[in-house]
Amino acid sequence: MITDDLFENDEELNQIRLGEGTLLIRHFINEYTAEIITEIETITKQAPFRKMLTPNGHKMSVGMTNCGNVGWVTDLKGYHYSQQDPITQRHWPNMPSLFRELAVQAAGLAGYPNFQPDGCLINRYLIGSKLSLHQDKDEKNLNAPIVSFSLGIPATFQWGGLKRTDQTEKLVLSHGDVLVWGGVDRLRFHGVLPIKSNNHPLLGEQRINITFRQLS
Ligand code: MD3
Ligand code: FE
Repeated sequence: MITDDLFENDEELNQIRLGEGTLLIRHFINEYTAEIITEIETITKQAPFRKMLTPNGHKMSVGMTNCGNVGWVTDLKGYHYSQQDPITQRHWPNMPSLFRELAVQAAGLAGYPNFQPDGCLINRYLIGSKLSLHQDKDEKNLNAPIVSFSLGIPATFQWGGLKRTDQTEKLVLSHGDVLVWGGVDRLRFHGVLPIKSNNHPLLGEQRINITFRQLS
């Protein structure tokens, strides 16, 4: 059939270039779901999800933890990266090699062949949790992309411009989707709208987002 020729490569159908520096790869990690969930369970036994305080004193609705050499934290003093979990004063749990391998592979597909993630922020959204429009600019090396994995129930992601007031587009991120952001899109404002009631067969009423960052 002619359609077989046009859509020869199923992988290409799942790869959507959203901007010059941005690639969405739908379902990229689906087949690793069980292993990824097991790794998250191991990590959160050592470094549990917690709702951090913003510099303004607001408690975030998203539960956060980290793995890897450096982790993102926020408190009344501001946003920063730290090698220690502020709750346990211990090093963050190691980044699982499966996480690193999948993130590096996704970055390669998006055109970032030298990605070396050393930090991994894990966000847990329960029903109603949201992440207000923001830029990720606490990383020293803004040349490196950020890779994000979405798991569990879907979220509506907001994707803006380089100014807070620029118009935003909405995009639904579903279980297994991977987004890679870099280059000219690296400093775009973005956020997550309040999560709507839903249920995922393995994760229940939650969404987990994992972002891989290169700090060095
Ligand atoms: C666009 N997380 O952890 S991931 C964050 O779904 C964060 O939990 C969201 O924003 C979440 O900082 C979105 C996708 C993402 C990550 C980083 C970006 C999009 C980005 C950096 C620049 C532009
Ligand atoms: Fe962000």
